[in-house]
Amino acid sequence: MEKKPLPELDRICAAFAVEGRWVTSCPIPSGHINDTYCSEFEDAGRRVKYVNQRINHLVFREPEKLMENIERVTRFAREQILAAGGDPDRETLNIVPTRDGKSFHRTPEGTYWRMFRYIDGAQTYDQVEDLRHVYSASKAFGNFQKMLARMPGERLHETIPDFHHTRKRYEAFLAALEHNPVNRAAAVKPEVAFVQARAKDAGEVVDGLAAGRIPERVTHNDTKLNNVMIDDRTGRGVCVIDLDTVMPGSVLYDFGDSVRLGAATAIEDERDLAKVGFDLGLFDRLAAGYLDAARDFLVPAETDLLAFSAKLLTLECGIRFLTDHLKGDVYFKIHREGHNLDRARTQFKMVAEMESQMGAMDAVVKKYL
Ligand code: GN1
Ligand code: MG
Repeated sequence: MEKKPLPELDRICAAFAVEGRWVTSCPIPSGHINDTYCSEFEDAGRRVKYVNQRINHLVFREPEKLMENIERVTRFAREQILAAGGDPDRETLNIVPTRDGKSFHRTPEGTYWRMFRYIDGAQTYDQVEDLRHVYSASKAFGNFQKMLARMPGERLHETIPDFHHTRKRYEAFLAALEHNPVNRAAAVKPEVAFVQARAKDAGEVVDGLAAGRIPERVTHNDTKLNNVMIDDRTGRGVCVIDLDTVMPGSVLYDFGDSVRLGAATAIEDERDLAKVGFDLGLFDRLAAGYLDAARDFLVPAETDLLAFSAKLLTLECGIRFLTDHLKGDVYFKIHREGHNLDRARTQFKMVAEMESQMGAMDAVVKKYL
């Protein structure tokens, strides 16, 4: 929780092939893993913005491979956008290379940095402000999957192996509970019981994938609503961002994870659980947007589980937060005591509400198929 000193962004920026003079940098305080900053340059009397990110290489163990994935995905996206007559400077992330032509810079201290062009005239929303944004963001994720399905070449690297392997997440939780390294297990008995009662859910998607019933595809794997930039003028989803976990997976990971935040009535770490819940109206917009993009390529083994995936991925994320709480907050950044436990509780409240509305959720999916 201790405040990190601001890195020397001017020195970091100097490694990248940017025109003009560095003026200033400031933190963008979002994300639980990487550190993100916005830098401004002055070039021929114009101010130009960039995004700097320090890649958390304790989480992403092989930053080289991660950046190889992002290079491939953004290069392919650029071609597709150009072919469709779109604007590749706004509709995909654009990597700024280093002065020696690499996609990232490793400092002498061993930290990893990358730089993207800043997308003007668009923003992300941590919480729903406009129902149309929900539809648009969900459609953007569907279109992103559709585009990636056409990407030629080798299988992408798994930047975090078994990232959405819910059963392994559950086993990691059991191990943390058993080892109880910071003595927090006794204080979270209701949450532990909640998770254990749902152990059998954990295998549903991963077993389908392993058996070949559910197709493996290229997926985003971190489909929070705020990972789509919404155009200020049109309200449309203009660009899918945060490509760190783009890798082989199931579409169910993406749709399910988008519901976790997209259909929530409160922010992820809300302490007042009375405010936290699952909103079927928001779910309706998510399903409509996603299926307007994806209905043509999905198979029944996928569509049958769309509603369930929302519950599964929300449960999985809650399990990950609770596990990290039990381990002493070693993975997700926290900003207050008990932060991961607060996050786990909101997820479990959402899961409980989804369970009681699963029939209605299935009906929504059917309506848009
Ligand atoms: C992390 O750092 P951020 O906010 O993009 C996590 C996601 C979780 C999310 C929970 C690599 O994403 O899987 O769903 O926190 N990313 C990683 O808010 O673990
Ligand atoms: Mg992320």
